[in-house]
Amino acid sequence: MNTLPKEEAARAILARNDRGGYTVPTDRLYPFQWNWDSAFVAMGFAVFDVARAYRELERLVEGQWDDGMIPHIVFHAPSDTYFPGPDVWGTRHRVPTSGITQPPVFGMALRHVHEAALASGTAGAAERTTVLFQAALRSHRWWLSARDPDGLGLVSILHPWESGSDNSPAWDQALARVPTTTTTAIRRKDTGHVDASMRPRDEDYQRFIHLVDTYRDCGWDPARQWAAAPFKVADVQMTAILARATADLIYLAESLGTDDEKAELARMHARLCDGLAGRWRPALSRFVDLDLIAGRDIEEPTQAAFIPLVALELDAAQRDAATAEIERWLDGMVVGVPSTPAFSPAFEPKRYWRGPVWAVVNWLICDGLRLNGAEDLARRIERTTVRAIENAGFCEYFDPTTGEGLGGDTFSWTAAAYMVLGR
Ligand code: 9WN
Repeated sequence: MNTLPKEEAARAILARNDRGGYTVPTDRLYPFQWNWDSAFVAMGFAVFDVARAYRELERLVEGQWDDGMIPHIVFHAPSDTYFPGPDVWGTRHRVPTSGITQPPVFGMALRHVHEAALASGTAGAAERTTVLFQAALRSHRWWLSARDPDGLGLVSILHPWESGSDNSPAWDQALARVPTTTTTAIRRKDTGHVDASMRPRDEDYQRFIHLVDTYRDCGWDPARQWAAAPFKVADVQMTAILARATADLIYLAESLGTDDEKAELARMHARLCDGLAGRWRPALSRFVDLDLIAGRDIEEPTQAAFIPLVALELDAAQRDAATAEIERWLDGMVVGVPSTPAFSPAFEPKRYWRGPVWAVVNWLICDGLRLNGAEDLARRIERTTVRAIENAGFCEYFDPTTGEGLGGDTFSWTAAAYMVLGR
């Protein structure tokens, strides 16, 4: 296997952020285990240490709730460098956790780790994969019952933090309806670690915490939350990741699942792919979210528009339109794909999810491009991503107009992305 120029540094970041079988996204700014970060990190570990890759997923599952939800944060050990901590969430799980979830990259990671285990002859792979497969299946059942109770074939987020793209312009209008009042005192820590101009605004935080207060008052019961939610968006990024993870579980079920599980997963997959296919907008050359409270499409352009490629095989006309649109977003950028394109009035090249480039988003987009036969474009995006990391370091994200590295540094998922995209 070829070694990358910064391979050793990437591995050193994962070692440094290891807290005993789980990896924090970066020291201090994010001192706990985050859901989708850990799934990407597991795939990074699979490059050189498959047993440790399994461990990452196993430790995440320690936070899984009895109803199947895998929370967005597992607070394995206390830390006072992040807000909101376990006291604000007020959940009652054995290991303290948040009360919301994050994109279910878990199933994709599990297949990836399983295949790496088979390729390297790692002992105990079938047993470890089987336990994690059951956890993933329970979490997918939770997604469909808790977050698509009306059977739209689309799963919804009830909090912007669930999307993983906290302050995306896609949420602006839906979030504006959420009051800024909170019963919890807001004591932000993030702006003590990172320049405030790169982070969500105070008003965003007030609304984020209003939502946490609302759902805590619902006792974290999914049906009560669904009824009370002032923010409810059927998200194509989330649905696409869930559909793709379901396809990966179907693959694993061929050797590890029962006939009933295979049939159940096939039904889930068909439902999600149908729902997703209906979100393509030919006039925009991309997929769009649906604001369930306003009952309207969310047309703000964001990276989420292209994530459905990880789950769907587009027809030739759609594929040509989507790739041309991605090319347009890359135009004039030092590194793409921007989380919001430069032609959007909402574009801010340094402010978190409102313009910057994220290596893990590119990982998903390139995977989807490749599945849809756009190998050249995928290679190009991967190369510029790897170059940006080599030039600027393992930063949380990058300014697309300059390639400057921003946010937290020594970031785990950027290290993982480097090792996987660089190969
Ligand atoms: C809230 C850890 C997480 C990522 C998210 C990113 C950011 C948290 C925050 O950091 O979110 O979950 O406090 O800003 O938006 O994608 O998982 O890296």
